[in-house]
Amino acid sequence: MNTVFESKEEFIKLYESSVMSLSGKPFEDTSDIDRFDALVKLIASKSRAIQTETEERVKETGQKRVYYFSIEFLIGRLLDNYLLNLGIRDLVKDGLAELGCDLDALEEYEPDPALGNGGLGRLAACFLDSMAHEGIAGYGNGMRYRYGLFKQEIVNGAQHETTDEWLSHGYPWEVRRPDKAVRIGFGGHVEQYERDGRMCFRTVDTEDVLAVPYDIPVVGYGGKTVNKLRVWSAEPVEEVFDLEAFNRGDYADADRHRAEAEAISAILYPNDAGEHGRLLRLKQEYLFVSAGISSVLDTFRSEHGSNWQLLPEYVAIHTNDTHPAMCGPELMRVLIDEEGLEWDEAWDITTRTISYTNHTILPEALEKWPISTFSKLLPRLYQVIDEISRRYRDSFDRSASDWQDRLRATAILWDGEVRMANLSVICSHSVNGVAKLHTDILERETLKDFYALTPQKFNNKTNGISHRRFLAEANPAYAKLISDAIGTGWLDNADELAKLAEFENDPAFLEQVGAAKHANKVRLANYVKRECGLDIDPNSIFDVQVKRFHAYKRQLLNIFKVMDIYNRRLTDPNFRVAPTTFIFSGKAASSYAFAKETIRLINSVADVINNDSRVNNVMKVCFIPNFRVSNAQLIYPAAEISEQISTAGMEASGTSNMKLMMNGAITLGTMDGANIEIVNLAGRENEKIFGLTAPEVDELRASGMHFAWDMYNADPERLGRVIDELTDNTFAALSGDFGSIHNELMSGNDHDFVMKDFNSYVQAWEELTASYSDHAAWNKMALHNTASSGWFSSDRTIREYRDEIWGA
Ligand code: GL4
Repeated sequence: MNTVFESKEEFIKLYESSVMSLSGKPFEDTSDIDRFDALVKLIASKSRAIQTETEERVKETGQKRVYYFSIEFLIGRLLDNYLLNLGIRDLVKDGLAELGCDLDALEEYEPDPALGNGGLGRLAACFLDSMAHEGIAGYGNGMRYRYGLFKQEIVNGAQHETTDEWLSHGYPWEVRRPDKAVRIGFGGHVEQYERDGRMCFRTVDTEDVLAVPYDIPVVGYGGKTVNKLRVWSAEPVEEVFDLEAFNRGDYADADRHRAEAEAISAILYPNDAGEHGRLLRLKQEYLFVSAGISSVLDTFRSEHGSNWQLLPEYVAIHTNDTHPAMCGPELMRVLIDEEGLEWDEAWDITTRTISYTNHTILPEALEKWPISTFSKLLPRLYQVIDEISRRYRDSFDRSASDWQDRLRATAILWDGEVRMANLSVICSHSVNGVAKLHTDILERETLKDFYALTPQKFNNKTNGISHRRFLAEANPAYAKLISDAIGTGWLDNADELAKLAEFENDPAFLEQVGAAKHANKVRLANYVKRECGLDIDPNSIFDVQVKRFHAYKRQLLNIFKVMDIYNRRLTDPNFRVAPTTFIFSGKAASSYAFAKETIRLINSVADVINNDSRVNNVMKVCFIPNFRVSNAQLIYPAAEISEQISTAGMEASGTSNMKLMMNGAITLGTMDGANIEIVNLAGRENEKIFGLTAPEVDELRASGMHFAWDMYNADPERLGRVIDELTDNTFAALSGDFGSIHNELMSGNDHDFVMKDFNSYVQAWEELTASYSDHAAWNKMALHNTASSGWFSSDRTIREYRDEIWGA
């Protein structure tokens, strides 16, 4: 498949000249950064050549284009991934070696762009990879934040945030496209005017900024399709350096205009599934929506002229959660105000073009904006929304006795607020959840009145992950074993992983599965030693919970388990514990106090246990700082237990559950999110399921029962003791006690059912880890999980979107 370089020699020649022309130095005098930079620029330019071919093909065949609008794209490092996808990894590695360069070492210079918070942003990046693999003309449309998600440091056990200056050495993959910049207007007021005998609207006296796009190539596996991710940066419309202010010595004022414009794309809001409610966030949302729609329509116009009726045939616009919810009204605005269409025609085109994915049922993440703020910032867009809302109300079916309740639940404008989730549903022809249970809950609860009105809009698309990044690239030891056994076809078609089932009873193969896992554990132990100075034992079980910190994800339950095991081991030295390393990693939103306290508790427990020679031969607690795509790729392959312990009904899908399963970890989890699909695919006997189910959680919540103190009193030896230890100085040495967690738990009546699930969870853990000593049986379970995981490739998910939503 390789047509990128004729031969290794050709690569070396091109690479050497790339290094020299970029650095202006003879090859021997260049630094590793020069060499890294030149390598990326060479691969990027080769990728863009394929991109041009892809573009010609799309034009020729009239292929439908899919635009994935997302305020986050957590793309990770690209070099290794693209070398794999282009089929030139070995050639490039060998070529570099001849020049005395080590590919792995050069790859470490690549920034890991943190343009997303967690699962939602990473999903968007996996989707780009799969769209390109499936030959879909699929483009990302997002934001180019100058500072990505904060860097996390741990100081005295607590999270400290510092800025992520990922652009400080430049970003060699991107190309700035000032020729494609779009002017975006904020504020001002709407006026009517006449055009061709027709009353039209326009906004005047706006404050404008320039949205400037940067394009990043997206290389599909197989090297046939290269798409692009377009991210927008905010800049002042023109240079408006105020010389007078400068001459007065007022330096900040002199550049105020530039600073104000650039603020819009300065930083990613660090909340995952939480509140954002700031004016600047609304500006970000409008900037990438308005600029994106404008560039979508430009492309369409250049190919089909102003035949807007054809738009839904040639274009699909997908909105990733509610952040791009303004796509609907913005498309309406342009079609009506600028293209002169009538409302009904524009509405038909808009709703047939747009689709929407909901990613969470957490009420604090269903965005709402005060009408006063909204209408001031975007007066014309607000008028359009008001009209969508009026027409929705007027045409509402009033025959049902409870029609008023239903209208209230589904209205766009209510209580002085614009409700973005309702806007998204109303403007879309398709609404989907991200795992079976999540979609069921949307239909039954969160969006039930919409479901009753338009059941045909609703569908499920269980999430997926890039198996190439998270298995092939992240886990070379295992990937080699797999390819030696079943060939490399699984890279193209993840269903072929099922062929591994043949080896489940092959003792020699199972031993190799164990050996690959061990190698990955050693690799992670080395990383942990380097990063945290902590020794962890690769012969212990690696029990892993890595994800954002959130109360519903229940990292608290996990650390309660660790505290309980520690306590019991101290009280009864005969209590048997399978030697285990409890690994945690993840960030908490900077303003989320409970989540940050949970991080501090984990580090405080780690400090005590890791330094207690009575137990530290059988248990260690390890918090890996600054979780991000690049170190995630070291962690997943080393995991043996995958902790997926959210309160049932709360985790829409989860995707680390899939990445860990694929890498052969056993899921210790609740029946929540995509854990349910995991159990269905691999069999309940190959995972460890515990705890309340979603209906049981609902029932308990509805009962209003207060049980926290009763549970505390009923179990003074174990659960009661753990709760006491939050405030009795047992873990206070590092930086104090945990009164706020205690308070939240007991006064909040165990809102997330940490206490309720404590017993069944610890018991499940004990049973699971007791089975670890039978290595062959364990490795068989691990292999079975990998063999059952092919369905979780995002290639499958994207094919479902393509066939059932986009019609591309
Ligand atoms: C999330 C969900 O919390 C997570 O379960 C899901 O896997 C992910 C992708 O669909 O979306 N929703 C938000 S908000 N952040 C997420 O990570």
